[in-house]
Amino acid sequence: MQHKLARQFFYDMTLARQFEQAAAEQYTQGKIGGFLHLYPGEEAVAVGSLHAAEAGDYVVSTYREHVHAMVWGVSPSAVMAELFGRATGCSGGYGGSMHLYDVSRRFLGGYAIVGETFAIAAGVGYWLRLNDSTHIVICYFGDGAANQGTFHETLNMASLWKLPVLFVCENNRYQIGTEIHRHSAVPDIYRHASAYGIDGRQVDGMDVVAVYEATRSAVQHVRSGNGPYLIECETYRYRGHSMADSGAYRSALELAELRARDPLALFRERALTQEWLNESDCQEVEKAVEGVVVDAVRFADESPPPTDLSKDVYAVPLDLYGGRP
Ligand SMILES: Cc1ncc(C[n+]2csc(CCOP(=O)(O)OP(=O)(O)O)c2C)c(N)n1
Ligand SMILES: [Mg+2]
Repeated sequence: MQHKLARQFFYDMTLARQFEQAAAEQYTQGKIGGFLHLYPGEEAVAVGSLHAAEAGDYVVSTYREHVHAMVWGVSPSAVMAELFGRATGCSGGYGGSMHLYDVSRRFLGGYAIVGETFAIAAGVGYWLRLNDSTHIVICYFGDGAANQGTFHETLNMASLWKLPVLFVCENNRYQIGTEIHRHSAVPDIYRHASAYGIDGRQVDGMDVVAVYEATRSAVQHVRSGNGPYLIECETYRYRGHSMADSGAYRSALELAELRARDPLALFRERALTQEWLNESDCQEVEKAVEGVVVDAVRFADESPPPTDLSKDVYAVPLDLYGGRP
């Protein structure tokens, strides 16, 4: 692997880890309202897959999307400010953690409803096809979302219409506290794709290089007009489902086994062994990222809240219903 790409992978995964750690600290200080779903353990998925896409492609994600937004070019400061509900946030402070959005980056959210992303990705894919575009949509979803009706309806239509959508499953084994073998009759999520004539594969989601390589060939398949593709990344989240969840339903042994496969530590070690990076490159990145995260928190802290909360909020006039709410 080239030094430049290895450095980018290491930078993005380090930023992902440190940013989420800072978000957790800010949440406990009461600076972030609502729910907060963090990504540690899953970094290789967003980083490996998004680096296989091209500028101009569209990204649709879930409520666990801070890292996808940043890797796709939304600045850490604009993301942190959004978590704080500040006017300088990427959604103007109206959305918060689960509703990051930046149309200029073609980052189309951030959705709180499980399974909501599928139909949105299909809509964008349909529009791209109608316009003979060479761009594609990358649609992230969790293992739990694969049991929603929208997953099956969307896969069916996306296959029929050969939509340019790459579905990326972040299979972290849990839907909140319910383990996959209790919520999925067929726990290998990639196998669901075959029911709709869509090709799919499973990949080690703790290995950023493996995710990158698998996504590169999947992207090529989708971009060449062959219709959708589904990649299932086997990954793990080290924290609870959200800041409101301790994750106590998992055994210490399970956690220790998965911590031993930490995607960030694994990549650091491999990059040093393969001489893609040296120790001082890694330390330089770690130091630089520390500064970026401190700056993002300071920027969010010093930013004002939105001035007009009713702006861009649409409501049906009450008189449409004879004045009844
Ligand atoms: C339609 C719907 N049902 C239930 C919920 C509550 N809920 C929020 S997250 C979640 C679990 C989803 O798990 P998964 O898709 O595996 O994603 P992960 O959180 O593991 O990344 C549920 C059930 C919701 N947000 N939307
Ligand atoms: Mg899950």
